[in-house]
Amino acid sequence: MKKAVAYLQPFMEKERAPSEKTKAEGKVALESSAPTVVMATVKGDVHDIGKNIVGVVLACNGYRVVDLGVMVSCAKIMEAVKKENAQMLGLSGLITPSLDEMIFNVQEMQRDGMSLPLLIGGATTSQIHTAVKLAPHYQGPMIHVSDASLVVEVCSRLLGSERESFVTEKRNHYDRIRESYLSRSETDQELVPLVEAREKKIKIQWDESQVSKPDEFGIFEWPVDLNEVEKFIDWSPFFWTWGLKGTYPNILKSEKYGEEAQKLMTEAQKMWTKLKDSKRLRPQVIAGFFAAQSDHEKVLVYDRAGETVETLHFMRQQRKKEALNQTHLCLADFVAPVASGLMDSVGAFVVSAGAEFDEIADEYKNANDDFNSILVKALGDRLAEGLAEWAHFKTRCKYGYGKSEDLSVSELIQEKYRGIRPAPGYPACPDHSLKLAIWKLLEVDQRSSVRLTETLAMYPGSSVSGFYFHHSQAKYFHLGPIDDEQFQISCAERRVEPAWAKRWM
Ligand code: B12
Repeated sequence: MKKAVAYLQPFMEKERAPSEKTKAEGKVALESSAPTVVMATVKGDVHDIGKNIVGVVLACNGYRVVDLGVMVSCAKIMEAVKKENAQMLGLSGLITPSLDEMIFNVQEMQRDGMSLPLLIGGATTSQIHTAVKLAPHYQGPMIHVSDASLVVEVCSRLLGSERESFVTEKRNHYDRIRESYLSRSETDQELVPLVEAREKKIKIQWDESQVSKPDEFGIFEWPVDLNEVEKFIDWSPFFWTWGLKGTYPNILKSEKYGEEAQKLMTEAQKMWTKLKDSKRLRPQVIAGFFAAQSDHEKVLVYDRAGETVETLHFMRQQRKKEALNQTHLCLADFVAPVASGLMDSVGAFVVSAGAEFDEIADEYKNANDDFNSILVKALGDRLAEGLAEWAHFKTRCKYGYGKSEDLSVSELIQEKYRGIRPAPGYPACPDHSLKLAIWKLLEVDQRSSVRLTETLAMYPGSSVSGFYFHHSQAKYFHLGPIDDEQFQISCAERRVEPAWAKRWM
């Protein structure tokens, strides 16, 4: 714990100074009997690092933290709150479907008559989500905590004598956010009809020179050489995990964070070598390349006999744009349309650092070594992203155009190469259910141990999946809002219920 505390200083120091009174009362409460905070990542979600950091910050400020781990059902959370006589409950989630799971959680808690303060956190959670979707369903106090550095102040205010005014202040704040959100969402979203957006799609003159084919179609399981993959690791997010802002390698020389960053890098390298030497790691990479054509927002994926084996349903931007020549993008536009008579291709991938990272992190945690536990998980995430970058490079080589690439690591990280690899859940394709298509196309369940949870997160946590688009004009974009017409057309074509489809976006 001590070491973790030392490295989590950016989260400890930034603590907004509560009034001296609150501080003093918080301390008294902490010293006499440690208040208990139960924390859990909700069912179906595997997110851990952020929650664990919050746990360490609270524990070192005198709180008793009962961390239930990841993928925790609502029933188990409620049981733990009662059994542990918790004063507060923290819920965490990484991806959009968890936001819905949180709604279910707070509704169940309300039904049960619970009213203890809820702390909401995790990458996709927000004040707006808390205000609009969660708060109306729960009678007790509810606070969104965007950063571990804020959690101690929030907790001590919830326990201090200023509790009532703090809770009222937050409640009023969320009421205002909700009102403004609800009124804005009806008036501010000017969208163009789908038919007009289609007319303004990106213009590509399709001919043979515009389509891309790999040296071989099919599904490939690529053995991983960790020494090769480590060159593809982007270290910047590793430092962000620890609250050190900046980009690697400059951060090592930063006036503010340089010393800390260097110490962390040394620890990371030591652990990375230890992990490699342990021979326990079993990273997995599956990539597949298929003949394909597009049809409006769809990509038709063919098998070797030319039969459609899967249809990928993407969405087209509809937000009205000021400039006349603006395009309304859709990922399908980067694949040759059926009408062109040309056969193009599309790819998909799943990479995972492997469950061993979670196992090793748990071993450290059980030995009370929070620092190394968080470190191992952070390295697992870096490896997962490194594997995705490496697999994309191998893919570009299979397509030929990668063979002449001569990019530095930072150019690779800035994606200065041809082609994109959008992941379901990211802004160009926010629909997490597209992972189901990847799973089918790549036969992931038969070929690997990476699994989709009930809310379509991937287990092990350090995993990434996505698509490959090869056209030279392919680029990332933010889908933004779409209208009901497009959504209903997509649901009808996919033969899925709108309520089901909405869950994953
Ligand atoms: C690192 C990262 C990953 C890592 C793994 C993260 C993990 N295992 O938890 C990897 C590379 C594996 C990954 C994969 C994916 N990711 Co990702 N990822 C990120 C990234 C860049 C940072 C998240 C992070 O770890 N931050 C560092 C930690 C310390 O911060 P944090 O989690 O936010 O936690 C802080 C606060 O939120 C708060 N907090 C957190 N929990 C709690 C709990 C309580 C009680 C409290 C009080 C506070 C609190 O305190 C923490 C510390 O300050 C975010 C983008 C972003 N900027 O947030 C995308 C992001 C979360 N990923 C995203 C997506 C879509 C994915 C994938 C689905 C992509 C794909 N198809 O493969 C997968 C899913 C992985 C899976 N297993 O299912 C999206 C989610 C969007 C969405 N709408 O769902 C994001 C937001 C990127 C984006 N802009 O679209 N990802």
